Amino acid sequence: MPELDTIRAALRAQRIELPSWAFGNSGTRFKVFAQAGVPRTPQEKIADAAQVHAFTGQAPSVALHIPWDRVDDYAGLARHAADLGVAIGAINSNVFQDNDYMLGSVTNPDPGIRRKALDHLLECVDIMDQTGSRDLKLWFSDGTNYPGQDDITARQDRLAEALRAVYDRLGDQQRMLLEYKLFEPAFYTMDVPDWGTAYAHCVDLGPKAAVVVDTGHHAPGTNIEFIVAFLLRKGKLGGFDFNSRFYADDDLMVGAADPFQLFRIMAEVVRADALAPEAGVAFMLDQCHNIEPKIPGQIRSVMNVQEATAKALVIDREALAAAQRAGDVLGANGILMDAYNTDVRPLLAGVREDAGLHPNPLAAYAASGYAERIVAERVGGTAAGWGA
Ligand code: PSV
Ligand code: MN
Repeated sequence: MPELDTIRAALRAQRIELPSWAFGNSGTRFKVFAQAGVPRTPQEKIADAAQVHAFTGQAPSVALHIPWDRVDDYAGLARHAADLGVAIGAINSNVFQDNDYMLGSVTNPDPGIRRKALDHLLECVDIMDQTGSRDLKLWFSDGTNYPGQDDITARQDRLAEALRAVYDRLGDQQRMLLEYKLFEPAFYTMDVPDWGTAYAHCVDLGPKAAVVVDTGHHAPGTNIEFIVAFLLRKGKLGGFDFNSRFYADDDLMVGAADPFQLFRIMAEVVRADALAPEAGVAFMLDQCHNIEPKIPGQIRSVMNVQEATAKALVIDREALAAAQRAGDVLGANGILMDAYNTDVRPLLAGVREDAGLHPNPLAAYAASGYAERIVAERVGGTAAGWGA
């Protein structure tokens, strides 16, 4: 096993980014269950995110989604975040909620609609300039439902053209992260359906473009850790949108449905020495808390990522490499499973205590009174969220 001090330092250095939309009301197309105390403004979402950071110590940034988090003064919003001890992270574009985009955004056959979508993406880069954000995260709902509906190749050409225009607008320190999704909302073709498509576009674009792996965006049974290993080897893993799925894009808490998969993913990250922020992999959550309380849901999610990371860090790499060289199939698998079956909770509790935090972030949050305070204070106004 690696030195305990090295493991502790790696755990301390890990950064997990929270999504602003996790704090708003959410649900399925059947029902959005409104919760009391939910934020009404981007400022209140950031305040809730700051609570998650205050109790975990590892979640110092919050991603915005435009237009859900549109404000008049983004520099002011960044200052508000800093005052609360966090920073604004990735800017997520949204070209999927406007009637004009029924047949696509940047791949729409209509040049006027393509222009409108591109203008939104460029606006997101303007916002990044004001918030000091490094990453622009792009996800396109574009695609077709029926064979023959549109020209698959022409849509790729239009996508490439838009990506190039946005890429050329990026500043020296800014990046473009391209997310893929197998299906939904389009069912016949998605224009960026898989990591290979995203990777090819990112390679064409250049070093400031990299792929985002949203763990919920794959076919059942997909070996996600293979994709992660491949992209890391090529220097093209820009980050994760972490969440859990049982069936499709369920957006449940990361590490809840399949903690073993999360461990296998983190094992590849550790193997590539890509855990530290300098490695350029953004560990972002992309989740919705439909039936559970939102702030504890985010705290639990951060803890789940930390636990998977700690298990990946305790893998005896030397013994594993020796077993692999010797062709010792059962031995190698046993070494990996020993790490996975290690109870790392005391290790993480110690890391928190060393940082001056409560060893149990969920208990500390529950005792803080914040949940009761926001229920009492956030009266009136419109709660953020989907149709709540
Ligand atoms: C799309 O399903 C997605 O994963 C993208 O990241 C969006 O921006 C996000 O969900 C919105 O929740
Ligand atoms: Mn996502």
